[in-house]
Amino acid sequence: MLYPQLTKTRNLYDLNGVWNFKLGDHNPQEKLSSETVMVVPTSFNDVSVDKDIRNYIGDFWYEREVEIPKVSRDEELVIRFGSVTHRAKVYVNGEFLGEHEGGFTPFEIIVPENYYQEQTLKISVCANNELNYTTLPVGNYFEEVQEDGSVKKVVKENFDFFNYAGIHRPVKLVVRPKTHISDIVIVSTLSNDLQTADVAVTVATSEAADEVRVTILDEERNVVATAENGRAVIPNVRLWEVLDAYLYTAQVEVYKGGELVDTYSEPFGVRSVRVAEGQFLVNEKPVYFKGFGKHEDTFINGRGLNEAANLMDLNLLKEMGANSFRTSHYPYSEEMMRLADRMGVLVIDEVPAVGLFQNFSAALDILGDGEKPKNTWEVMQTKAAHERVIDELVARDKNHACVVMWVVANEPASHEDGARDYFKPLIERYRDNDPQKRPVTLVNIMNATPDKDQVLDLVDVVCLNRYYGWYVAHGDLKKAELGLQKELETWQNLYPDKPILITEYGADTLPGLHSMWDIPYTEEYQRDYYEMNHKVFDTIPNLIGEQVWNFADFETNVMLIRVKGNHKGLFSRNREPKMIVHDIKKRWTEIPHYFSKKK
Ligand code: GCB
Repeated sequence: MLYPQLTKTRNLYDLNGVWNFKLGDHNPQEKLSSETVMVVPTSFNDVSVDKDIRNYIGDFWYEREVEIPKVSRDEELVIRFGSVTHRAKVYVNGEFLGEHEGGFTPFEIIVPENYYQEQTLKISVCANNELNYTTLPVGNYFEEVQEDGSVKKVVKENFDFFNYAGIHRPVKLVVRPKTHISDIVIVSTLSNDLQTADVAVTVATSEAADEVRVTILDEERNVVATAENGRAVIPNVRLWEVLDAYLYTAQVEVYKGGELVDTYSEPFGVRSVRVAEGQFLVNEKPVYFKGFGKHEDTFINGRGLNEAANLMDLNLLKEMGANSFRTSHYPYSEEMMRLADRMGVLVIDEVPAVGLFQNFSAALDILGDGEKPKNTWEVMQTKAAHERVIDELVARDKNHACVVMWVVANEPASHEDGARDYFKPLIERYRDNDPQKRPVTLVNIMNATPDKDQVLDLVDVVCLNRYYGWYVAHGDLKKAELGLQKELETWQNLYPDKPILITEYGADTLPGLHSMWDIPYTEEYQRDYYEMNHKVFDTIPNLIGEQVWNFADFETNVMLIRVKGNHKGLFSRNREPKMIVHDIKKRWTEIPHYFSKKK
């Protein structure tokens, strides 16, 4: 789906700001009171300053009125949502117009023509944040009868981040031609000497047009190529390189009866990506991933778009000598993807497939209550949701140069019977959908050890989340080192042709807490923990990178093992560095972005 853009043929109006707001029921044929308001975009949870509202599960409503802009006879009016978490029904002047399931991808609602002559539009959005065993992410849903007899909906997250909800990303009103560009697909193929790019630009239109013209512009807006039959050749191409981005623009024009009816400019970078012989190649050079698992998580905004935080995070990432992040554990905003494109940051793009482990706390016996886990694949009914999130993510992000790999799931029970049947078609679906045929991976949980995992032979890169010295051998780094070394060597031997990427490793650390001994939660322990991990990583030839968990501390549900959130960040939640930042910056600055241990 195209990002909303102002062009000669399209108008864009911002619907962000203050909306009327209500938890619970509302009849959209009536007017929502303005007694309670909410800002868009943001999570409603933290700004409400009320514990019950913060933890509320169920329907909640947003409503506002806007004056209708001029829409001529050959144009249409569209309401475009960047994301509503986790689902939304949209009404205009009381009439139901459409809905969207899934909290992290954009959707559009076309306003019917009979409204265009009216003075105002009343837009009502019924959002809902319930999660269960059919949704992604996966939540444990139940209902509790209260003392007064009322029923309270509860979701216990099957994942380790706060279930923030709301209209999380911008809302726009778009006036566009009825005959418009509905999609652009860009695939570049490089010549062997990497000097020339053959760029295939496929354009879809909503209705038949007479002619589609595609012009390729460089960053100075000079014309560098014109497409013939959907193909343009860029000679002396400037490649999109890691932290040295270069973006061309495909300027698409659609004509009907000799008249320009729609135009749209899609930025794109030219680079190649492939996996071969245990290496991850960008522009045919092996890359070493240095970076982070992240979250969209800031004070006040929760999971709502915070563009200043996004830019600061990528500046901090660069400052640390890093070059990459994973969109753990859901698709990030389109604004973040565009920023990563522009800054040359590598992105591993993940769908919200987290929690696909029926009872992971029981399996790890974190709670120590000996509860027996059930077979995940017998109880989960997430197939339809999973197909949808893959389709929507690839449709949204396919043209981004920054996206170099897709993730099918984070830490599913890939060691339980049924996992292979569940994942095989989903991995194939990514490959079929992706016009650029990027590598696909699954992020493996530590329970799914090399002898038990049933899926990783199907993916391109072995991605591992490993917590030796934290969840395993807690506080005993000697024992942790032996365990980690042994396991990584086993993976290396099992898949000698596959690259291995550490997608998570980390230790909760409270800044300012110190000890002369190896005591978990202190800044010294975090330092020693990373030192031990890096020592082991450097001995594994196929290990192509390390992404620490996490970039910054982040909010979670209340749990025995969480002290007001997860504190594995290298930065605090407000982006202040912990002591470890200096060590890791030193290490990463010394490792080139293009680097391989294999010669
Ligand atoms: C993991 C999860 C991540 C958690 C992290 C932790 O393996 O992928 O979502 O936050 O561990 O800190 O426990």
